[in-house]
Amino acid sequence: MPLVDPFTTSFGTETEKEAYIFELKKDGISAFSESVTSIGPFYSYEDNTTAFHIIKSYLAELVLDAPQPAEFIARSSKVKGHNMAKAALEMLLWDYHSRKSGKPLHEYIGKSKGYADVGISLGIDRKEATLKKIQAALDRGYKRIKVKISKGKEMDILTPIREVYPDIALSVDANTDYRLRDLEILKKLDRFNLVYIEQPLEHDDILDHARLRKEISTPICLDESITSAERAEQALEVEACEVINIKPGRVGGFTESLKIAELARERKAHVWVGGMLETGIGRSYNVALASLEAVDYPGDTSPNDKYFERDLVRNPFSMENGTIRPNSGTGIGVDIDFEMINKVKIEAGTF
Ligand code: OSB
Ligand code: MG
Repeated sequence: MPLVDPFTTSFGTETEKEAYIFELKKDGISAFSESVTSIGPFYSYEDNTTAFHIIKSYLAELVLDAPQPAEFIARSSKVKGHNMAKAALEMLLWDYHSRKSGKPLHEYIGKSKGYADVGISLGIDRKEATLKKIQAALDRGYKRIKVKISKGKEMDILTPIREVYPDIALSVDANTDYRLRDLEILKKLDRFNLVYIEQPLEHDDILDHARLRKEISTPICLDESITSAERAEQALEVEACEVINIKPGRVGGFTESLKIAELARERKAHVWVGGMLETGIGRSYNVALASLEAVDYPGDTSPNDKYFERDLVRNPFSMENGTIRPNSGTGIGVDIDFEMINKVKIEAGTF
């Protein structure tokens, strides 16, 4: 599916979404999920091809009897890593079992606020275009603006934004573009009064982030580095971050996401729910999770029309005063647009 707007980060530009969509049919219930992997392994080592290989060869057979998510996690633990592949099926089971219980997912998983606070994630673009997008986002009520930065471009990106908008809640996402040796540049970001800087250093690093945190006043948010609740605990323990971006795909699903949200609450850290340019199917999971009381910062859970002209669902999210209500139907509550799926489908198969 073509993206409404190309999305540029420090690791590249995405112009389209190619997603694996899963449907689990059993006992008259149909559940849906999505793998958050991309075409290439540039956000993490997983991509669509690796995820599909792992699912086809090792994981699909573990969900055919629709076990509880915890049982699936136990069964799949022999596969090392490949969290996004695992999450696609683990979340499918959360949808399945919440549908079976007759509850919407956001109520099934814990204490829901009934809405999610929403921020926007803007890719790297020309200065004029970025300022225009920020104004449009503020007009639509977004509660936080996040801009992507890359090494060497950070000042040119942030200076004009802060000139025009000295007080807005602003954050940056470096997607691993810096190293500790770039400390002098990172220190300069302190003057912009950012809510946080997301993932400045390597994708699998904790220790250097802890070192960096002592040198800068901008709070650090970890995204790529947090691949499990255990990792989150270690990061908080050594004070590598005070904010965590929870992406259920990156941590292997909802079970681990819920643990991280609870952990952050105990440790007085902050959490929010990130995004991976998901279709309406993956998005509905993110919005359900972001509605939890334990999630205290606005997430990257924009309404569907930021990404696609026509999505895979007939009930896209709409935003009011910077908040989105999770779907009220059972499970993820999506009304699948099968006509659209057929239109954009590359191939389909059955396990
Ligand atoms: O780092 O949060 C990220 C998109 C693709 C890969 C990584 C990231 C992102 C985003 C977009 O920031 C969030 C969204 O609007 O879905
Ligand atoms: Mg990020």
